[in-house]
Amino acid sequence: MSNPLIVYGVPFSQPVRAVLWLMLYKQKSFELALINPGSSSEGGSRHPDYLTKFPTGTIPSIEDKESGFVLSESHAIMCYLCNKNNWTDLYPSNHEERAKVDSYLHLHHRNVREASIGLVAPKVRKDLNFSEDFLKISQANIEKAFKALENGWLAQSRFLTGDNLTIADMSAYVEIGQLQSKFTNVYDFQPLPNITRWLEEMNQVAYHDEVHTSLYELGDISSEAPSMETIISANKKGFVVIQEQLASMKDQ
Ligand SMILES: N[C@@H](CCC(=O)N[C@@H](CS)C(=O)NCC(=O)O)C(=O)O
Repeated sequence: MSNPLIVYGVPFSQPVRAVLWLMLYKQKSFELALINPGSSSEGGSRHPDYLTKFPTGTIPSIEDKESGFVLSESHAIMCYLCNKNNWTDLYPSNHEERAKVDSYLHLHHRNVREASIGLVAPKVRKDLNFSEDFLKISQANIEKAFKALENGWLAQSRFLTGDNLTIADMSAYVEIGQLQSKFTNVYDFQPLPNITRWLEEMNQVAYHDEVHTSLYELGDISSEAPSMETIISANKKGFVVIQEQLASMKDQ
């Protein structure tokens, strides 16, 4: 029988990686349906068929084929999955602890998420023609966000909101982690010891490598933009590795 839960997206997308990581970490099986972000062709996130179900036209989105329930926005999806499956280790049931996780998830959409827009997208998506002013503002926002993580959140605890891993860490890492020298190599974390320590912790989390296959494949983009072929092939490799994990998984 085919899996009732479909995740739409590509492994190269940061918020998609966060959802995939959560699902693999919890050993919850699903079907990954490839959707090309921004494309209005068939199989694209701006195609009318996709927009009918997911009006914002973004990935990730999920669909429960049994109930017909559909949902977009990575954080809403992660919270929903945790609530539905009672994954209180990653999304605590204690109100105060959960509120701290929510607080990070709300913060993330500006500030930390700008890591992609300010540092990665201009190199990978030259076609989007970001203006110099926009990139400057984005980079200033990243610096502000990293300062808050370094001197605040990660100065006080092992993970972002306490001593245990939560979905806040997964979501933050897919943005911040991609900048490391072993991946795109577009940011120097040496002056930030707390973030560096946390990045190393996150590297040890189960399925880190599998979920980041497409980034290992993409490699260093600091001095040369990757070709479209490299991006497509990195995405394909990432997809194959996720499929391999799903094939070997026993659903819970
Ligand atoms: N806030 C959204 C962001 C989703 C997002 O920006 N996804 C990108 C891919 S990384 C996308 O779908 N872009 C295509 C488009 O906007 O047309 C989330 O967390 O899910």
